[in-house]
Amino acid sequence: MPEESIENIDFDKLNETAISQPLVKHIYTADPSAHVFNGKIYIYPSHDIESGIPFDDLGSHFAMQDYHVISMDAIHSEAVDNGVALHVDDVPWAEKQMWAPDAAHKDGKYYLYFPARDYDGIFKIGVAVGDAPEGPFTPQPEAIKGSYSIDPAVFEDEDGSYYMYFGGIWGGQLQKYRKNTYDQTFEMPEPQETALLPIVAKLTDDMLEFAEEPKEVQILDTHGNLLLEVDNNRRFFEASWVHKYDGKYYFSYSTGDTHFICYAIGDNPYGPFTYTGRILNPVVGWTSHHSICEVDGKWYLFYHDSSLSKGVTHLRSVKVAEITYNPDGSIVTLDPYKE
Ligand code: FUB
Repeated sequence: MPEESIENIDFDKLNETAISQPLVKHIYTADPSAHVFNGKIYIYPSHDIESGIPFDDLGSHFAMQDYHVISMDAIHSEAVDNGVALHVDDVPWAEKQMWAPDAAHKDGKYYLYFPARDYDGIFKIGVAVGDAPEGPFTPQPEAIKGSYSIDPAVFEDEDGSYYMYFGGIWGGQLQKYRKNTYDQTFEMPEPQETALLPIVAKLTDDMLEFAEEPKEVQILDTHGNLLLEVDNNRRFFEASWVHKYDGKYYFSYSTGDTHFICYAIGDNPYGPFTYTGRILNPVVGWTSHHSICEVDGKWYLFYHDSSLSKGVTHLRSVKVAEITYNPDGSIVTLDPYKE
């Protein structure tokens, strides 16, 4: 339910039909990356604020400055805001726009991965380290070497390897790169060209760097062809996430300007992944961004919408809903609001 139709929405009615309610209401939160660490649920969201910056297609109005970690003892428990975990003023290389983060746990340390624009206006991805899942986190002095664009998502495989997926088009600047090289003159592909792809890189053992040259993640149709730019109901836009279910790797993402959360299935963390379907139909607000996490044997979609702010697209609220799988491994599509 993108922005255009907001004037016609009866928000009281919409909230009655919503499949879930905001986890916290005292601040706006978005882009939730959820994990179970030490038996508790930790959600790493963006912290949305009203900056007064005018709307544009580059998302300048998403002017977030810090991160708060939300924790829950169990899926129906109260969601607790653990306060500021990292502020942009404490990150030497970052100037603004602390967008969608993620976190990982290894050997008793917690790693917060986050995108921000540097002082040249270029998005890069940083990492900050803490001793507790809720932070505080101490940033590394420089962004991760070779990182670019937005929306880092870190997947821990069963063999103990960690992979970072990242990238987002338009305001996320992915269209300015080919083969990991930036060029201001690069633009979006033409409609009949193949769509831009998300990027993956394995992390080093210390979790602070890329262990390899980042590679494209192929998303194919059932004929084995890469999706085209014109196919914006299915092609990648932003918000990568990977989870493993029944031995298969599920790469999920947002289609951006068509507002779906979709997924594609593969046999290894690098892909290729074959487009399979939709996980979430459009929410109120332009953006859609999610994570998928197993809690006590059930699977949950953490997502956001703009219903609490009555449709203000950069003032979002994190929600959670259970997802289910069909016997063939496909995911049952969720409608965020019931008829
Ligand atoms: O929150 C800012 C941006 O909006 C995120 O990085 C995108 O995924 C979209 O949700």
